[in-house]
Amino acid sequence: MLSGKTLLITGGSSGIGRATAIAAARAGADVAINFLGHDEGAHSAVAEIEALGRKAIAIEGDVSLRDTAQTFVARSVEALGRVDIFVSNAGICPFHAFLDMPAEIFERTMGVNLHGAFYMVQAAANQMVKQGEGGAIVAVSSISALVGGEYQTHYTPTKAGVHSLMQSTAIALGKYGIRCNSVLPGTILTEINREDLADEAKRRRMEARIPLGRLGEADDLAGPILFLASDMARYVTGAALLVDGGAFVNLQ
Ligand code: RM4
Repeated sequence: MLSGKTLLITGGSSGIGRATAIAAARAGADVAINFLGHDEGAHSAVAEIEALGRKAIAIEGDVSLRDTAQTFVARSVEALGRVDIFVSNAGICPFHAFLDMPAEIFERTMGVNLHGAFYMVQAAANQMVKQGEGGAIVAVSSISALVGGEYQTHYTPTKAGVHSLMQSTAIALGKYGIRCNSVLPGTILTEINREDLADEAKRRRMEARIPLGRLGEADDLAGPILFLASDMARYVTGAALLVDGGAFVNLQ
């Protein structure tokens, strides 16, 4: 499905990012992984990708810093030759009440989830335009782009922003043959929410809302992301794909 392609992904050392990176290699792509702080996860992902016979590189960087994007794309192209697919995945959700939310938590969440996505997508798109052969960009937004969370008042606006970023970049980049789409994961059990869902009562409440009867796993996102990244979605751009087990539509 991705033979001969090169895929770059942010937040690739764990969770959805790591699962997608390895699935992309299984589908034939070479892969560059951005990560921050999870060296073991990043380097083990590289080892798994190389064991699949594909090239891989892990490059550490804080996506909230504008220069990280240029460095990640440039070093990835230096190592792998090009960018065909870019997956903007890196994100954090430090759950916190609204009224006493410290500015630092608000600003860090905005910086990583929204500013980071903007800088990375812009850098990848400029490289794709330079290559002149189009490309595919997939951003990991969230069900939280569409609904709220009491302890996520800093987080849900970033996911709504990522969803909207894909709609606008789809328009801006269509002329270059670059498609931009987002996936909207539901409640997927990863490091981002392990502590929050350690609360058994909350976990049961979340599971009860999901028609498929279970929380999602990182691997549940790899297929939808790679579909939107692949030529099977060649006429899909500006779209958003819920991957939530039916949670969003389940009012009663
Ligand atoms: C997702 C959604 C999930 C939550 C994670 C952290 O967008 O809100 O329910 O567990 O974020």
